[in-house]
Amino acid sequence: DRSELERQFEDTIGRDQRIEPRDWMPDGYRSTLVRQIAQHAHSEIIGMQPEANWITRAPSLRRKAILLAKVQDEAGHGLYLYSATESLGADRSELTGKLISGKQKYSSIFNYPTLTFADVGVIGWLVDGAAICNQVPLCRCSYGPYARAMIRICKEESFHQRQGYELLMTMMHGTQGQRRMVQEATDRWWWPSLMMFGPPDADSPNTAQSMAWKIKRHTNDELRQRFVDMTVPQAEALGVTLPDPHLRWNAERGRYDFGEIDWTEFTAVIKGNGPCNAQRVAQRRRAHEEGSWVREAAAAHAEKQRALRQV
Ligand code: FAQ
Repeated sequence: DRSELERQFEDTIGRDQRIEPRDWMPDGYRSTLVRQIAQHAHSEIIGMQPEANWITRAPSLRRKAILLAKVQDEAGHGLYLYSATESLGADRSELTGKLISGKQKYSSIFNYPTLTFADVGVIGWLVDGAAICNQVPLCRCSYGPYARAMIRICKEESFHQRQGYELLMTMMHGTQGQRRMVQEATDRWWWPSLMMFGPPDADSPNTAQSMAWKIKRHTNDELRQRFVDMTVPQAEALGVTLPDPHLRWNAERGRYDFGEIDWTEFTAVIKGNGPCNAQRVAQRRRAHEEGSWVREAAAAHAEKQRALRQV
């Protein structure tokens, strides 16, 4: 009966074991996972756009090949994650429908423009850096398919982060103009990167339950602090200044203190009013519509194969 199923579920979570697709789970656990994983998948797919903006203008064949490969990796992550939602009974075309009609969220970070080639480096360094910080603990998520998908995704994200850092290091050893570009891109991306971790714990409606279910393993503020602590020494090694006058080492806490995040900006962006929201969703919708002939052809082919097998 139901109470026995609930007890088994709680036991599995309590013992740090994994919930698998065919196991019984509370409706709220299932819907929380579908919500988070779908948003994550949408982020990977929409996240292809800001960097794709520079593929045709990459400054060398080497940089172009690297960027192409990275953007393709993001597509792979998206597909992986949509598959994880399907293991929970979600329908992928329905999720895509919710994305292109603005009903489901994707990460705030991808609503900012990429103005110079230094943005490609800074996205790798800060955006992928923040993504890794948030996603490594998800490798221990209680839901098996999501946790396993995260292992491969994190390995690729680490590679992305390194390529961004290497690109910036190269630019910082270049001309005065290149150094200025890196600093200017860092100034624009720093605060939005901190917002990726979500609202402060006191205003995060989902954290408590997601932690109890071991979907999330740390709170938004814990991960944000970890990211700041990890990134400050990297900025020093690069020779860029992080745009926060309140950023300083706190010996007592053994961590960096940092300034107040502009949460009104964050709220505006997740409500659809960031600098590029309309453009990002419109581009995704156009790509979906232009791909309809592929879906139709695939369905017709599958139907033909099915009919052939029946004779
Ligand atoms: N943007 O109660 P919480 C990548 C929403 S990395 C937009 O704290 P939760 C790699 C939240 O959904 C980016 N919305 O929520 C890459 C909720 O709204 P809802 C993707 C945000 O879920 C790099 C509401 O605010 N990574 O793509 C954001 O417990 C480079 C209340 O918030 C992931 O998705 C935000 N930043 O914690 C690709 C990681 N923050 O649904 C290409 C997995 C919060 O109630 C290029 N996700 N919201 O309407 C998570 O870890 C969690 O979902 C959090 C949010 C931490 C993002």
